[in-house]
Amino acid sequence: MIERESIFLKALNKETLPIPPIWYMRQAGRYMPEYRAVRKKFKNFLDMCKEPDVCCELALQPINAFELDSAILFSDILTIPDAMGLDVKFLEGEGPVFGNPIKTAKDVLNIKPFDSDSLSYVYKAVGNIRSALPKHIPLIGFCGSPWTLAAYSIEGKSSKDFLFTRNFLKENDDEAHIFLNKLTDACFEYLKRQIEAGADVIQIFDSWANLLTEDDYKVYSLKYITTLIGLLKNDAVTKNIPIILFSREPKVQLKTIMTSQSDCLSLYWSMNDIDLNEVKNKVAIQGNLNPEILLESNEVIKQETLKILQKFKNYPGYIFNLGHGITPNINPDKVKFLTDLIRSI
Ligand code: 1CP
Repeated sequence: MIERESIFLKALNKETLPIPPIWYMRQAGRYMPEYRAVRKKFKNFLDMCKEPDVCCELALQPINAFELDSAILFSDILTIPDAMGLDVKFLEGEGPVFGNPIKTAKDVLNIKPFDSDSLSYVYKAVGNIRSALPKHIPLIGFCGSPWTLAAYSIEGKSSKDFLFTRNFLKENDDEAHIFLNKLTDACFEYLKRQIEAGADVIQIFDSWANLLTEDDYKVYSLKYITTLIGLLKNDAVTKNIPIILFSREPKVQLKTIMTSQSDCLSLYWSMNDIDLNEVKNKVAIQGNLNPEILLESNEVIKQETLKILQKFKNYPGYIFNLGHGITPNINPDKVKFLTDLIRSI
């Protein structure tokens, strides 16, 4: 059990802290040489995710390198579609490719029911990471939002615009909702198992929220996230676990996203125009430094970081993070510089 003096948990509880807790989205990954050394032993990335001891080692790499205030499970959001028989593969340097994507309405009706036992390798990784972490460092479990998982599953790969998926929604609206409901139930079962295995906090990644218009976002994404959070908040095992919601550049206002009842909103880097008074004391905030700033000089990193720290200075419950994940081209020295900088101010 995690010790309650974790500053990350305090911030999630909307406390104002002298120095914000720090962790980074995609903190374990290809930008770290330690990661690449392990990664090269596996052809398919998901095969690596199926090794709980390897996941444990990878989740701890950024904690050891930068002394961050939270760890995140090493896995991927696409474990659920893989478990539903969609056959997800990641080859070196490429995005995900689905061997068996959802192409037609019939495919939705024939999809294999989600069996949470089939992802036991993930819960084993959670247990291993929790045991290996110091007691004051929380562990974040995670899943993709139902919409984001549906977008990959229908498109069958990553895409800039997910055109096939958006046409699928237009032509097969009933089945799209059936699929989103199935994914919502799967996410709930999956997160519950992660929490039972030792996850202290949950993050939901709505990484493709930006594809949807304001109205469509409410219908295809927010509705299912709200249902998922409702299930978690009403279950005896999961109800006290803080939930962070990351939405990539959503077309709606923060107060609309807050209806999801998440405990913390993770702000994308371009969300600069927000009225913090609208959300203050209602929700913790995480983010929103542009990850590309880490490609700049230390001087620029410092200037931009000071702006963010100033913006959230007296905000009750601010967690330092980037506005999206660390990319493979970032130098780990810059991550170290940024982390030390925040703690020195
Ligand atoms: O420390 C960590 O965060 C590592 C654990 C982690 C997490 C939380 C990984 C490992 N993936 C994720 C979440 C994830 N996966 C998201 C949500 C976060 C975000 O928006 O960035 C998404 C969209 C994915 C899907 C995914 N998996 C992509 C993106 C494809 C696209 O559409 O552009 C990729 C490239 C992956 C593979 C992957 N997952 C994780 C790693 C380290 C990698 C790289 C694989 C490799 O080494 O080849």
